[in-house]
Amino acid sequence: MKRRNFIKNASLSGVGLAIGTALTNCTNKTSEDSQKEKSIVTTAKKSLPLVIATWNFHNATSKAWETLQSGKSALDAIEQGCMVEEADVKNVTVGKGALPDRDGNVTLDACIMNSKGDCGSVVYLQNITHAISVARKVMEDTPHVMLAGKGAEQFAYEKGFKKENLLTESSKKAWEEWKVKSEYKPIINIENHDTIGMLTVDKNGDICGGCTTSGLAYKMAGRVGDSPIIGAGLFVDNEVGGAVATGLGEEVAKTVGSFLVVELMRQGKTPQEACEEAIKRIVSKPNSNYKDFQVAYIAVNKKGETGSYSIHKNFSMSKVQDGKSENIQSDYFLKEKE
Ligand code: SD4
Repeated sequence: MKRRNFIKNASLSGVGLAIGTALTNCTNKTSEDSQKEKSIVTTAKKSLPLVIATWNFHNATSKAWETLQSGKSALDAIEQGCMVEEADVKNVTVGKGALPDRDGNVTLDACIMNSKGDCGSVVYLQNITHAISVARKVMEDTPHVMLAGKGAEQFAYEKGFKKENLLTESSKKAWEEWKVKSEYKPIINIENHDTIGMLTVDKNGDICGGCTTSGLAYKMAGRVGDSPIIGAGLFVDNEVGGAVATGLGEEVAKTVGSFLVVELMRQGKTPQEACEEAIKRIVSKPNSNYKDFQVAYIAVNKKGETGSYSIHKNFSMSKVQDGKSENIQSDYFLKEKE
């Protein structure tokens, strides 16, 4: 296991603490390491606040953590954290630099929820990098939950967002190469899956969440995934917990996955058990071809207990708690079949 230590000077929240916060990033874990880590995670004191996100998005969770520590709200932390990936042109599944649909258009989906149960969402948004921020504006400044396409884009300009070309040269090149064969097959873990879904629990136990993506590379024009659909890609119920999905959105949408995870936690399941049950719901459908696609969930409850589970291996959850940043390899359904 490789460990890199990051020392960050963070001024700590309204409580007036000012300390250097050590952020530790763990990568390249073996499954034995992960198992050990898992049991540590399960038994450790669940101190708040905390931040979790899909995949190994250390920069994003660190940004969210710093935002919380600076005294800003959990919603600010979600927005700032997600914005890191939206601005990163190397992440080809989120924001600027994302891979386009089959016609060469980059179209973004995003949503956000606060602890009061309010939500905002944008679907099929073009030419704006920070879809998560537009989703927040939809939540805060309109009587609606969801804006789509041209209407969402127009609304963003009215709110001061700048028009940008989201298709970078390298994404354009990848699309042109793809067009030669135009074969569409979701690829497990690679290329098609790097959506960021993030959940925070603040020091009062209040939960917020966000999710932002360009969806599946080379998707059909007009395709919208699970990520901006409240209940599918993201769901937060401040009485219970929150969940976010990544992977093949059609499968998540068909089972209203994130809502399902939260409802399972309401019935008494831990976040880990709830994620596992929601994945089992997908793989146990008649004729499910789950060996050909990935779906993963992360979840948190009000106590700050977390869980993550996927169909295939190599999914991981980023987490910052007690100033410690880590990447936790997720358990997965197909492990039982190995
Ligand atoms: C979608 N769930 O549009 C998204 C894709 C994803 O990492 O999660 N990619 O189906």
